[in-house]
Amino acid sequence: MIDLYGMSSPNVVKITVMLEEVGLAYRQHHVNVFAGDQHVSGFLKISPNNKVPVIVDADGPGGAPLPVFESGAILLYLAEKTGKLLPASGVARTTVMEWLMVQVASVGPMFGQLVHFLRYAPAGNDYGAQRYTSEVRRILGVLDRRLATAAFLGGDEYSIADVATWPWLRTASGIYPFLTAAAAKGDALAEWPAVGRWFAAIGARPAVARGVVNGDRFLEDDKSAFGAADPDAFDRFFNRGKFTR
Ligand SMILES: N[C@@H](CCC(=O)N[C@@H](CS)C(=O)NCC(=O)O)C(=O)O
Repeated sequence: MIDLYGMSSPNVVKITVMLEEVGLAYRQHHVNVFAGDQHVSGFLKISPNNKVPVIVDADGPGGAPLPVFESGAILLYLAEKTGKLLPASGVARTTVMEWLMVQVASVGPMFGQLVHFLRYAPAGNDYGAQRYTSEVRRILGVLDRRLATAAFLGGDEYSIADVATWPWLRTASGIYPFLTAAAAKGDALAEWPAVGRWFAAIGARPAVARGVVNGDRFLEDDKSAFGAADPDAFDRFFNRGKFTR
């Protein structure tokens, strides 16, 4: 049994999708990041970077429980545990790792910063919104060029590189003005057709649909956590104001 600690976020949907793809049983536990639950010592023992997602595999190596934090590391762990969605060796494995690293180093952080500057930054931060819009559009171009020549990010086969990247495209399509404007005209990803083809193909997978539904189960808890959060809670979450380090 896998225990998954999370909230409604693309980094967590990566893991619900992966667990559905590999067919491992799991339980979901909500972490209230607006109340600071990610900073308590018990949580830091399993997630030292004070973030979700984190899993605890009750049946880890040697039968001992194993916590795993960082979504990229969790995907690698689950792929190796089950022998699925990651080639065992060779160039195919290296290629999947390359595109997985593009997700954890570029897609996640840059897409995430753009969400922050669009939704949570105080007024007067046009520079941040513009910088991350430009960077996200650059990354979309990188993904589009790759997917114009390969069915999936890792090559011919669907892999953890796709599982890692797809949830961020899903979230972005509903938030970024340049994507919502295109969606209103019929196709959010019209400017990046290869990404659009790939996004639709992966979204049609039954395991992905189940993973999305389960990831969204965190939404109700998040809505009440968000509603109960005061300005201090947001400052703590964003490391700003009196929580600036
Ligand atoms: N690099 C991390 C990023 C995870 C992340 O940013 N998690 C956010 C929610 S999406 C979080 O837990 N934030 C709480 C905090 O930073 O205090 C991963 O991929 O797992």
